[in-house]
Amino acid sequence: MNRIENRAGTLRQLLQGPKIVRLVGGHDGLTAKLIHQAGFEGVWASSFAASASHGVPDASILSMSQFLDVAETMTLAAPLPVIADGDTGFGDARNFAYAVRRYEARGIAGICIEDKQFPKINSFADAAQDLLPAAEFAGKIRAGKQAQTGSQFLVIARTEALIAGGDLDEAVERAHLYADVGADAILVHSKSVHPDQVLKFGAAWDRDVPLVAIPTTYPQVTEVELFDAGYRMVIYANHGIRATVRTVTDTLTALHRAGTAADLEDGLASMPEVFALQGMPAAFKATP
Ligand code: SPV
Ligand code: MG
Repeated sequence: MNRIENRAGTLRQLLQGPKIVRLVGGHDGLTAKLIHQAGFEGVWASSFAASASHGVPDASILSMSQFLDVAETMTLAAPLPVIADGDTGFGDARNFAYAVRRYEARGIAGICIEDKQFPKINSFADAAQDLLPAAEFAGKIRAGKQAQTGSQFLVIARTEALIAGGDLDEAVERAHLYADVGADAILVHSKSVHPDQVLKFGAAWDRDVPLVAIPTTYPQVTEVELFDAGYRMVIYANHGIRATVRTVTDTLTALHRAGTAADLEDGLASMPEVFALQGMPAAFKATP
């Protein structure tokens, strides 16, 4: 069994386990290592975080190859399954089938795509969130599943019905269709400030396909509440990049103001800490 099968297989097993599987959004090798070091079970290769780290909007700006490189970098950096955020699948069913082959071949555990139209914009942007007809999106999911060469790679279908202003019935109806064509999990995205929407979806869900939640706007929900409502994966999608922006901003502002780095040391990671994350000691030992 190769490395690809191992990572995706591990994730599949965890999804059958007694606790919710926890992923955190990362945008590079270092964040993947930090996510691993903190004890999480997987990495979400977030389109929002990857776009932000490139200094561009999360609006279908980066190419499939750029996102793939980021996801692969994270896969190589940390021994965790990486679920790639594939936005709208980089085109139609044929484009998505091609993406699945590329991602699977590069060791990524799975890919998640959302039922919006290309070019998409981040779900929390104050902009139109136009959905793709459900049958067309189901065709993409079917094509993706047919394209994978191993048995373990995961294709996750994300419905944006609630983000686009639809009701629970529409979200469930879309999810049924996606489960019927072979989606390995259903991600139900919501921008409600209360968890009720996703909890109600969980109560209405009657299929043996695991549910995934991204509690960004309803952070008060607990992992136990989500699990009890039928969710088997939770993705803390943007906490790494938001922490990065806040911490780097505060540090650089203080440095700019002080005109000396003397008072910053306590708030900074030490060089040995960064060396350890990079694997520097091992690299030194390997040098003859
Ligand atoms: C991402 O992390 O890129 C996501 C989640 O897709 S969200 O930003 O909440 O849309
Ligand atoms: Mg995204």
